[in-house]
Amino acid sequence: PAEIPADFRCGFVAIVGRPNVGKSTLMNHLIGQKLSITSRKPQTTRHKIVGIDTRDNVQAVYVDTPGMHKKEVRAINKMMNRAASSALRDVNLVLFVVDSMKWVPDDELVLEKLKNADMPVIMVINKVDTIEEKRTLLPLIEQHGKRMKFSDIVPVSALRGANLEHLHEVIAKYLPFAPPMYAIDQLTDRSERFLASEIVREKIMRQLGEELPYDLAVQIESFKEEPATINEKTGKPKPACLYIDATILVERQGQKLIVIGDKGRKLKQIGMEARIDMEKMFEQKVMLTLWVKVKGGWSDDERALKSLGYSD
Ligand code: GDP
Ligand code: K
Ligand code: MG
Repeated sequence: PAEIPADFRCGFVAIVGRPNVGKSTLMNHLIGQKLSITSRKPQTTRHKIVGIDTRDNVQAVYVDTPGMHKKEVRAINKMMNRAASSALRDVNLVLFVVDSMKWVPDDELVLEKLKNADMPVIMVINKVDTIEEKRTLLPLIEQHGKRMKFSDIVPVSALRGANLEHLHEVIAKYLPFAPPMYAIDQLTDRSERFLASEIVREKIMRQLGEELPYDLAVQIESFKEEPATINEKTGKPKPACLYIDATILVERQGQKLIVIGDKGRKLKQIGMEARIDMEKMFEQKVMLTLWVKVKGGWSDDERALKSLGYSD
């Protein structure tokens, strides 16, 4: 193996903030690949997602988190908050993401948690592309700078990729000298099955409007790869294919009908969009079969949540 330079840096970076400030979008653009699902809806991210970026003798291991928020009604909300809080343990650096256009009580909630943190905190002011009056940016940075002692404050547009090179450099400064923990071409520690289920969940979140059942989960029933073969009769090659069967779990019969849609159109669209993303992610042909099943009570049942891959 190649020699690891003595000045190699490696460490964990938690990405925290209230829902919808653009944490997942930021992680995807920092690692240069779509890994964490995003949408306009809060609570799109439900699990901690690890995304690994290795470049220029630096390996940053990002931990994207569900947004922290006040409402802790059901077990699933509590677990999401716990997952976000626990991401603050054992990391070398925290990125506190805020929306440049607004500061709300949920931001305050996250700030209070960070004031007690031992590690450096960088405030990332996201969505600067939405600021019309550019001269308001400097006063905004100054104002945020008074909230607590940040190691740095970096304005970016995650969506447009603006100022991310600079953010990469700032992040690297705060990572310890250490050899890489993961292979340099590794992107995540999550399984392909998990990533497949997240892709389906993203398409549902994006396809359904306000009628969207939050209480919905995707379970991968089977994930099988059929290797490439040659058709013996025709001599033609048949490419390798991934066969993925997934069940969409909802709480009530009415929700099942919403997900399926008129004449099954919604489900068909969800399946088609998910398959296209999966083919990009896994770089091969995918056959996806989706089912919808009613399984009441899962989102308020800690045991059921754990079996679906939730953890804190
Ligand atoms: P999260 O809940 O904090 O993970 O937020 P997401 O990454 O899911 O993003 C929430 C919404 O904000 C999505 O519709 C994103 O496209 C949008 N968004 C994220 N970053 C930016 C940005 O830099 N500029 C703009 N205009 N929108 C953004
Ligand atoms: K979101
Ligand atoms: Mg997210």
